[in-house]
Amino acid sequence: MEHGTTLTQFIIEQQRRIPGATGDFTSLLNDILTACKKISCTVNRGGLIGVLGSAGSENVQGETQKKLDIISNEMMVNALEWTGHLAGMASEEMEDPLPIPEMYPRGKYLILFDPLDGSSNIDVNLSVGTIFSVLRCPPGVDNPQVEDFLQPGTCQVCAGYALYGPSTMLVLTTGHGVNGFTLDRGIGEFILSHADMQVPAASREFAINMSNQRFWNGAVSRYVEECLQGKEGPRGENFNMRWVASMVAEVHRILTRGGIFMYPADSRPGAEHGKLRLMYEANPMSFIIEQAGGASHTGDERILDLAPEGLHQRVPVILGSREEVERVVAYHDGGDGDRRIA
Ligand code: P6P
Repeated sequence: MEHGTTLTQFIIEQQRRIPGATGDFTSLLNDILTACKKISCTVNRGGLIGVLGSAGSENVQGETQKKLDIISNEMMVNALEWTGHLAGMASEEMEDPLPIPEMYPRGKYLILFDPLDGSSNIDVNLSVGTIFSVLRCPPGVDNPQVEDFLQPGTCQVCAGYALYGPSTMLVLTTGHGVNGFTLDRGIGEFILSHADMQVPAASREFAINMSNQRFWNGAVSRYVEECLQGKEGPRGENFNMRWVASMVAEVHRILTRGGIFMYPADSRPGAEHGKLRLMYEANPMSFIIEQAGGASHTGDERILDLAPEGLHQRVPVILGSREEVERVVAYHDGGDGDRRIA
């Protein structure tokens, strides 16, 4: 029985089209997806192996860590540190970049990841995921420091996520479009199932945490209010709303059927820059969304253009169907929704 194109085969065929490719990147991607398979197996067995619930600790963000946050982080580190393809790694769960142990060779890439995004959902069995971003280590840097990771999103060589949902999927871009692969547990391989994913330009579905409404700025408030007014309002159509509290799940839905996801800045102290982290949430997801024809913006700037200031810095995120993002951005400019994002 023909199982379809495996992710490994897909990556190797992409590599052959890149002059001078050494295979290092292909091998790194294979190591990443092996880590995601291991995390998927552990997440899927959750309640059976005593890994649910809080770890009783906080991460650098001051957020309570779930046991699976720490386990997933360890799985990513253990699967990647020995490979010889990385010069360093950074994670939502680690305050500082993790150097590659002396006993292992170092490579030319840097990886940043959120090992288990949406983990507040894990105890209630809702979808969670792993988000990763791959950069080149600056030439001549053997022991990368924070500043070596602080590259704009446009420097990413690869971005992807694993979604641990009803099926486990891996969605990936290397700058040549977006492709989705579904894990076939029977053979332990990710199989190409969603080739050349495209975000529909228009949509009538928005995702935002409505409980924060009193803290939003005027532009976001106006956009959401117009959606809620439906056919009787200025949009002249009814809208649907979703909020999963798992960015990976929201982004995957938008890649699949369109929509807009917003985690904006708000007026609460400490939330002036929103909640989501630039380096390992906003940048990789923005690369994926733009490669699929969507747009991703803070309201003031294109996210991929931002000059990072800190490993764990937060940014407002407005991403998804291009026409809807452009409308919100226009409202930030005080316009009436007719601005086009370059
Ligand atoms: P809230 C998960 O913790 C996360 O970082 C994103 O995956 C998700 O979109 C957001 O936070 C949910 O935030 O405030 O609704 O719980």
